[in-house]
Amino acid sequence: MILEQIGRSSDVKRLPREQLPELCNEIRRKILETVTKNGGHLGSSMGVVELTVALHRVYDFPTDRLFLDTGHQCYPHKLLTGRFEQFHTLRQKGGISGFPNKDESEYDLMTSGHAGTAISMALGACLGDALAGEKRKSIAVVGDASVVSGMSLEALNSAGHQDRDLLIILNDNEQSIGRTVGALSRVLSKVRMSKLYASARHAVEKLEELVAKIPRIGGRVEKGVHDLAEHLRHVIAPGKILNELGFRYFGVFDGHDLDGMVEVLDAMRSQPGMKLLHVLTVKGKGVKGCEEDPLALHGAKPGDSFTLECDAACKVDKVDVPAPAAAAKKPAAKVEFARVFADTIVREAEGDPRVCAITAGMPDGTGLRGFSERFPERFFNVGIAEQHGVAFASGLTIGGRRPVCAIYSTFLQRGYDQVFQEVALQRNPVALVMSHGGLAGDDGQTHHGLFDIAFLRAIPGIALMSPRDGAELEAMVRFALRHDGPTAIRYPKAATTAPGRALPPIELGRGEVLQEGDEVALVGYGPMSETALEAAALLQAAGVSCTVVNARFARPLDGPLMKRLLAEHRLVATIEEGTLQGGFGSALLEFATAQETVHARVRCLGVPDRFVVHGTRAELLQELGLTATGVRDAILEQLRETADVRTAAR
Ligand SMILES: Cc1ncc(C[n+]2csc(CCOP(=O)(O)OP(=O)(O)O)c2C)c(N)n1
Repeated sequence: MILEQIGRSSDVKRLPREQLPELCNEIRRKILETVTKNGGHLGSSMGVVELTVALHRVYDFPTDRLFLDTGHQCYPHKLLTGRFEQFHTLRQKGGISGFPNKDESEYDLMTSGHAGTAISMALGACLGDALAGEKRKSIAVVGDASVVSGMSLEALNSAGHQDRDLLIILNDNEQSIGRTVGALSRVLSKVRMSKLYASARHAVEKLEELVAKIPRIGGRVEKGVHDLAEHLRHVIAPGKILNELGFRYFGVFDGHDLDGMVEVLDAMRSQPGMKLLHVLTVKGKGVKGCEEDPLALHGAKPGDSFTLECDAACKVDKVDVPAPAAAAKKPAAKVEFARVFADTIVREAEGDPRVCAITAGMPDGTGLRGFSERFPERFFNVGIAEQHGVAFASGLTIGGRRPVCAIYSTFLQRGYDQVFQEVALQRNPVALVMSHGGLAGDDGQTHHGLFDIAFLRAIPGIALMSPRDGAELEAMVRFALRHDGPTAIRYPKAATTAPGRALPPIELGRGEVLQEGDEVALVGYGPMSETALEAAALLQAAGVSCTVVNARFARPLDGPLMKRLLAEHRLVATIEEGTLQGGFGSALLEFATAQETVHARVRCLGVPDRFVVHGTRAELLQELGLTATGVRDAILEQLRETADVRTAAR
């Protein structure tokens, strides 16, 4: 096997040229085999196999610097940079990450996962190297959806002024997660088409010359032909726009033509200055049916079945992935939080024509696909442009709309300033709905939504909520759409009890007492309320009586209820799936310090002050002690410590 001989990037250079196509086949087989078992970003990685091999063939990594935008297309790069042996552990706890990770390899210059960052990083590296007098090449590989994100455009704008040696490779597959959207993506498709127009233009120019030679009628006809030629020139112009930005634009090249890629990259390597190389690829290339349904390949689930085109032997049969033990026991009425949101928002929009929905390039992940089909005129996919999406939602409220802006918790970080200024400061009734609030599982560090409670809690006037289950999510969406001010709802990437139980309407800043006890109060935020209930049952068995509260709101906090809990219990413990620094527990601590007398100790359970790597959500919750047994153990330990302190004081 050729791949086995590739321990480092430079080994790709040593291979005989005729082995490269087979190397590509082996890479595709390995990726397919692994993703079928572990899940992962199949389509994006399959689409850059030839491009990645060519890059490693031509450049000297890690002396030269490679930045893969977002990083979800990094599997071929990992296989060529010493991670073949560990590749079967992709995205598994303790295994290699599904994204570039600087702790994993010297070939990964940054730990990434958010889109639109590669050009800025590559430009910075390039200028940093120049200042240090180092002669290295910097390369950014960016997808056609990520290149039109705000940060990429800012970086292009900034890069164009620099007289430095940077190569940006635009990997254009016409796909984001689903089709790329927006006016700039239309510009790109015009560039793509320009090859066709180039020959048409040539024909028109010839015709112009001919007509000009015809006496008398020549003038009018000539003008008509000239206008047509002008029109065609405008169609070709987008390639020029990039030149005008200060880049030398090279395109369009077939990204699957291995020899062509090696040749063109060789040429790029010796060209000084800012260069933009436009390559066309097919998302999922090599997988049968990839062109019909690239979306199915973007994020493949364990157990998905695909067949490779390269030869019959490449067929990877459906693997039986054992269902996790907990999942096997799940009662049938479990449903994803995202599904509940998807259904609720459609129902709400049916009853209220003011309801609009916004996504930043993720109609499926956020559960807005159904809404987009049912209410296309009220649905806005702004592309990977979270900051614009949030401000745009606020603008819609000025037009009397009730917008729901659905963005994963981690990606809302891109729109933080807009939540502050365009939304909260204006008191505009935007409902932010954050999926993946908490541990995002195998996508890892960049995708966990651990900071939203802390960063949103700092902003005056915003109501922060998290539902305990499906019924409460429905009620919170209804509340948010009627509340006179900004709101944010966060829920995890997880299943919950399906809606169905009767629930009185949500009241601003009111929590819910789930069970009364007299020794310890467990206060859960969101689905951690369920964990609190289970922990209370375990504590009861250990002789500790617990009150259990579902906080519902992290802001405003339910003051009267918290006051009572602090007065009537020895210990009040908060439980949240988020960072402890400034999170829900901090809110209770701040509240407690403002009280005149507090008898209870406060203990905050949540995610400690570090970045959490990948693993399944269940594995990570276990590791962080955010399970019923973890909570029970922490409480018993705390009670013992407090008792020891009291005994010592006597
Ligand atoms: C800031 C941010 N928003 C959203 C996402 C989710 N996301 C991951 S990949 C992707 C599409 C990327 O498309 P493109 O850049 O064209 O690369 P392709 O997958 O087509 O190769 C999106 C929206 C993200 N990673 N980062």
